[in-house]
Amino acid sequence: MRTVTWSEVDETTRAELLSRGTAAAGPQVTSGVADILEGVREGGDAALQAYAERFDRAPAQSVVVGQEEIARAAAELPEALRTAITDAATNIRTFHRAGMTVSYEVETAPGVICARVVRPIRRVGLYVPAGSAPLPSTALMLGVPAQLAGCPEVVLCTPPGEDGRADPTVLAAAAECGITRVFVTGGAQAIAAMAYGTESVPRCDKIFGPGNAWVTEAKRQVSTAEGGPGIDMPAGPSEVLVIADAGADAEFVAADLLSQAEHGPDSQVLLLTDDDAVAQAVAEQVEEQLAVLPRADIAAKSLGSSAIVVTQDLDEAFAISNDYAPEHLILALREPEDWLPKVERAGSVFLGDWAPETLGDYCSGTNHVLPTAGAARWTGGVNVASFQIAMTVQRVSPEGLAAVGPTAVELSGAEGLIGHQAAVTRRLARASTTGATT
Ligand code: HSO
Ligand code: ZN
Repeated sequence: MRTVTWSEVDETTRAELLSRGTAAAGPQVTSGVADILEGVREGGDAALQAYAERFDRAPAQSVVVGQEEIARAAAELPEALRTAITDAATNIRTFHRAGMTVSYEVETAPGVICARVVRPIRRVGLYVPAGSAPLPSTALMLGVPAQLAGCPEVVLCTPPGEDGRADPTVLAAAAECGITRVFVTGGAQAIAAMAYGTESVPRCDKIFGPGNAWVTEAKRQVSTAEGGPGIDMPAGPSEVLVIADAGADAEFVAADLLSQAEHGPDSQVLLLTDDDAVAQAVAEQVEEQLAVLPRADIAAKSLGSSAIVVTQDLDEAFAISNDYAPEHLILALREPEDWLPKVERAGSVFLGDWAPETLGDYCSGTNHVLPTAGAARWTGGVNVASFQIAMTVQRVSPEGLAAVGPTAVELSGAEGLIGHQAAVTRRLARASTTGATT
């Protein structure tokens, strides 16, 4: 892994070190995705099958996963794996339930009651990647909050394996969340199917889930089209940034860096440390641990666009991290709690030596569908509210109208919107003749 000292490199090198490179779609991805979206819009299910043969090398078959295949999947898994799925779901449920948006109402003026009420989004589409590795954990991270939100229709798309079928572990995780509408289609074509609808795949109101640059670009394109679905956020190639002090454990830090580097060649992992010896020890550990990693080829590619940065002090490390706005931030520090207030932007934060990101990826309870590519500057990760609409409601009595009406009269007059004003003054006039407000 490349090691640099921050104070010794110029602005251009700094920007290059922190640029996610492949995370932002190039022109080739942009136009390739546009072609696929058009292909699915015109060709429906047949186009999905054609893309599956072309991109996934999967034999042509129906995109619909049958109910008994979903039910059978869990039953046929080894018991330990089945238990792990339910245990993870339990923790994810516990954490997400505690953070649900609450309805509330307040009386802002006598007789004026304003409320917030929450409704589930009617039809949501979940994308569960399976490119180089099927991710049943993602089915839980999306399915559990959708279920807690009470979404009446939950659609799940996942790419086919070489046999053309959906991964049984993904199906078991879907079943754990009560999902019954599963389709075996992946990539940009799956996003297109959920955005426009096909003969089999229902058109969804909002699309969720992580994916590669193609999936992320497809979500961006469908959501910006007029009348297109909403999306959760850009959740592209994985990132982790570790801030380590002199007391950090090099073996653990290297393991955490590699755990995200193995996601894909376009993942990015960064270590910021104020200690030269730690920088050196982690670099050595990365080499050593990489050698025994089954996905070493993928991790090695991602390490090519990753770096170890030596900073003057920890404050400088936090400043860099806050500019970068990482998806995951690990504080491998002696007093991590004391440093937490310094964190301004990150998708998910892991404190100390005993909280590997892997736990957040699978089972501690927090969500792993998180903002990438700097989107942590403006959003957090997926949660129950992502699957809901928060509506406002107001209830106004004649006394309430008398209390706040004059304010509206004044402001609507200032805007020259006399129709607005009349909607108040006509009522005020009626109320005074009927004595409703007295
Ligand atoms: N780290 C990924 C999530 C994941 N990890 C799924 C393992 N499985 C999100 O960036
Ligand atoms: Zn991960």
